Amino acid sequence: MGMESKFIWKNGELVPFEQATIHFLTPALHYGAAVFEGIRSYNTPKGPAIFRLREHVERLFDSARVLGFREFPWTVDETIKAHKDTVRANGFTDCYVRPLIYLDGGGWNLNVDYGKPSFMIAVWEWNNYLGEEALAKGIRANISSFTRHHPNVSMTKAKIAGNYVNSVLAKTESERNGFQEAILLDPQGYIAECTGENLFMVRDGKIITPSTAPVLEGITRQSIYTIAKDLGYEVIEMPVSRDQLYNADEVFVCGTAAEVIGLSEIDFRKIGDGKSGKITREIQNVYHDAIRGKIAKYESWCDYVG
Ligand code: PPE
Repeated sequence: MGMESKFIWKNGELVPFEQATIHFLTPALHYGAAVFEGIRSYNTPKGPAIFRLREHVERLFDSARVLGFREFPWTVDETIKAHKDTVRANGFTDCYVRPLIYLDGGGWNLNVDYGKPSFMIAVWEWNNYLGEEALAKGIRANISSFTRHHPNVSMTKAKIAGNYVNSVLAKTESERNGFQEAILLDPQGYIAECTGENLFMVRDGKIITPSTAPVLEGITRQSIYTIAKDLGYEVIEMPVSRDQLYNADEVFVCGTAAEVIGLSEIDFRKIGDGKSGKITREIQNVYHDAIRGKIAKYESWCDYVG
């Protein structure tokens, strides 16, 4: 299973996979001046559907605005169609969808106004983002030695490519130390998020999550919020400290790529009974059914590829 596909959408047309290349002197490559999304398509009883596609495309456009792009030649609706066209052309049902708007040539300066935005969308079959055993056993995480961005250093509401150097540093360190994921603290020392997931904890039957002030407003986080409330749980947004995680009954992380994964251990401290917790599994199961269009009340989250 690689990242290959037949076609990549490039500036308005589907081109063969091999032709989706960029030149060495593309400003985005040098400065990380690009914005992206992570989206998934799932097979449902009515055929492939992209999960919460409009929300992802809107966040992509918001990210582009945050980075400073002012001229953008595609509308939200055209971009939604482009994503569906790319999934359909490649014949995938379950796949990951990666759009990227990047600062392309046209000038050479640390100013987005001197270049022009280019846009590509790729799809590939990507399962088990956090490893094959993650779902059943949960994963081991550490508190990173790296701090999440200060919101006025590198704005965290936007999925700006350059922001992810912070995630790359944290994840590399974490895996080299034998963990599977890193938890980053915000500049005040409270729990922010993981390298590619938001985080929740469970304490005394209540579900708690840090506010989105210093982190990405995760679409999976939003879905979990709704699912948890519908299941009758109280969901509380509040600052969470490192030691509160150690003493939680359950901790889980969530994101488009990772979906919902329990943490079995943090910094060598077992969480709960050291497995994926009961409420985590309950939410995980509902989420898995929702993304596959099996729950009527969440069907509006599935955007059928057609
Ligand atoms: N925080 C970060 C930093 C993040 O990158 C993601 C998504 C989330 C939270 C969860 O957001 P959402 O997908 O809307 O629920 N991370 C994407 C990229 C991962 C990667 O390795 O690249 C993803 O999950 O697709």
